[in-house]
Amino acid sequence: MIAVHIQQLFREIFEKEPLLVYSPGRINLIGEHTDYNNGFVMPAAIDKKMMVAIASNDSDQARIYSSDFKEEFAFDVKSFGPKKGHWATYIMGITAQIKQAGYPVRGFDMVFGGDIPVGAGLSSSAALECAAGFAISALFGFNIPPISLVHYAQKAEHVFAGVQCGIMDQFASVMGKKNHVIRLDCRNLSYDYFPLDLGEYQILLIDTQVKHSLADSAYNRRRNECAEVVLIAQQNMPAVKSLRDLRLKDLKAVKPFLDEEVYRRGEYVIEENNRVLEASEALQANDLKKFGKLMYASHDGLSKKYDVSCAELDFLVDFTKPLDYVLGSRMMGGGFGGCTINLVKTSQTETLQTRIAESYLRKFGTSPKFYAVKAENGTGLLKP
Ligand code: GAF
Repeated sequence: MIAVHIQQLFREIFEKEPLLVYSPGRINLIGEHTDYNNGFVMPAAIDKKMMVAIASNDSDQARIYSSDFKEEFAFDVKSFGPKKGHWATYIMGITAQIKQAGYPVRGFDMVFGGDIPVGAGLSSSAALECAAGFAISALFGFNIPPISLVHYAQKAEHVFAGVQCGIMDQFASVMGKKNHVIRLDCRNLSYDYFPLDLGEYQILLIDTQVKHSLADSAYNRRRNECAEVVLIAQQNMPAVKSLRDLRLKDLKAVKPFLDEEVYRRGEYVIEENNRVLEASEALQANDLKKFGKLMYASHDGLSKKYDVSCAELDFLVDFTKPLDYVLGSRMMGGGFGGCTINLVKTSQTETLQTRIAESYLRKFGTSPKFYAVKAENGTGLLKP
């Protein structure tokens, strides 16, 4: 078990007893690239997590050991800056945000590691920020409110990792609830939990094992394109603050003033937002078939209008379309690689895995990975 491994590693390296904190990765059932447009998303925390062991060291040094990278890193908590591209930047980022909020962070020793596959679009970085933030808060008795932790972790990603992400990943990691999905309104962070009761179906993630290098820059560019639509729309409709405030007919009205590609970005976001609302009704009505159809429609928009898919993701989604034991499939997260999320009949999961593995290997020369996941609780302290 990971918790035991991280705890033992900590004892060996630092020769004292740590506090143990976990923070999960996340899936997103539907609502992609809507969070930074003040729209709706439907994520859940999952049973794959980042573990952090922490203790104070009566100094101003943060000494960190990554169990996955088998590397140490140290920084002075009094004065430091981003270290983009290095795993430590996420921990430095959240530390900086906590300090900036006025909490007197002192030195600490930390070991971390987990079972969230890195680069698979399951938000391992958000989980690390949230786990490290919660650990620092618990260690020094700061009692940082969960929602503040979510904001600090998002800001850490902006400032220290250089990705202008929305709030979904950090929110899901902190606020997740066992056996539930969250429907989050990113405009005001109001949310509802819906039971994730899938009957004879389950959620299967299929990991393409690729992450195309343009992912981060393309992500930031999509944000700018959405902002561009809003700016143009505001000229006629000053009350519009984000794409969330636009209807398709409003967008059509400004079409002549928009680049064709930028128009498609706006169209996708407005449609996806509507899909999340439809999907949450379908889930409440236990209409999984409808939910699955909305997932396919989401992928179609992400691939053809938002242009954040890739050949590997499209292949995996297309593969499932004729199969009556898969209700829905779509790429998940930022895109350009990572996983698809699939609603699959539990009894047919092995058949699906075998068939996909063969075809994927033939086409791309590499094997995909499969993760059947469940919805779990968000960030917390592991009781000794
Ligand atoms: C990434 C981001 F971090 C999220 O905020 C979200 O925008 C997602 O991509 C796309 O829906 O995971």
